[in-house]
Amino acid sequence: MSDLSTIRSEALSAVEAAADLAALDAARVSVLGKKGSVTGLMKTLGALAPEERKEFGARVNQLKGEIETALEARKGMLSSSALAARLASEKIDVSLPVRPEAQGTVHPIGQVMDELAGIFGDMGFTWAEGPDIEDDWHNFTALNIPPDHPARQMQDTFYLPPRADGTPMVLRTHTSPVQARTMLSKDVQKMLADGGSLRIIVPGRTYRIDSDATHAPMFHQVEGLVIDRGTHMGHLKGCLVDFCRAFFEIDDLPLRFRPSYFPFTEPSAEVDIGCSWKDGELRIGAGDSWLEILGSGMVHPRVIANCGLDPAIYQGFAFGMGIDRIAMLKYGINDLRAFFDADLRWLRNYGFSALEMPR
Ligand code: 2U9
Repeated sequence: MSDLSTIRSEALSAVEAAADLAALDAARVSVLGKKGSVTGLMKTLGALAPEERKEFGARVNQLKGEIETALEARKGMLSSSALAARLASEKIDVSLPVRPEAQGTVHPIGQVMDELAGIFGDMGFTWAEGPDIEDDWHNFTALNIPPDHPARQMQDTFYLPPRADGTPMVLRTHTSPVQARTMLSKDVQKMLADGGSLRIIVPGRTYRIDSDATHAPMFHQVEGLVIDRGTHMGHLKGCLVDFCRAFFEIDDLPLRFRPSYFPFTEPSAEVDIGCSWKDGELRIGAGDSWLEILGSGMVHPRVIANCGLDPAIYQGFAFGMGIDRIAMLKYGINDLRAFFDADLRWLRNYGFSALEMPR
């Protein structure tokens, strides 16, 4: 009897005295563990007479329950004070700025693509995309590039194994097949028949067998296409003058349209912007030199017909330029190869803040 009340008061005092969760567990083991005091009492039950065992067993069980309740209560208290202590010592200041070394930068090509989307978006153009791996028809034939054209020859084009049905495949040499696919789509044909007009820009990767300081086998182009009724060279000129002045952020940037030739446009024009050279440094703007910036022209009637439209009803203009090239010119980057080296030091220098709004 006295054993029971001594064990009870010692066990409850050990629970109360436990200062942390580890001490509490030690108290639990000393009472309820294999060699614990209450476990010891349980072991004595077998030697008692049945009547006595029933009565004493009930009291030991009650004591065990009481101690378990006390253990649970103390555990709850110690856990919440441990949490409160952690919360007090491990404060996080969410208003602190992020560590500068964790900040990435936007690659100049991504930055220029965003700027293109902004400028042409203001003029009502939407952004279109298509596959990098193209069939010969969409990359060449639809665009009035005949089989014997130099652009088709092995030294310019990456040829891929043909499809199972024999269709010759290439890595697209320009983004023009995306315009062809867009014009051929049922939705666009219906939109045009309903009196609408098509205005798209197509930025993306293009591939040619070429590699030096100003050419890479993979480069980025943006092409634009407008298809409408009554489209003429005046529309082409106005659009490209506005674009160049907005992109280079020079309101009176001089432009020169020079006659040229592309198989997919007739007439065709290359566009130069005014510039000057001082101490070997290029300055874009009024000056005594010209710098070629893009190619353009009225979409060839044969291309319009190849893309499922009647050239007697629809005319259009198109243009194309190298994104890498205009990024190099605008941001004074000299070597094209550095664009694709993924050198973090280069990116930190030439990259843009992700939070910088394009234009
Ligand atoms: C369709 C009809 C016409 C796209 C055009 C150019 C002129 C052009 C080059 C400039 C430098 C590409 O990066 S570059 O090598 N492009 O000069 N591209 S007109 O004409 C099209 C395209 C698609 C259906």
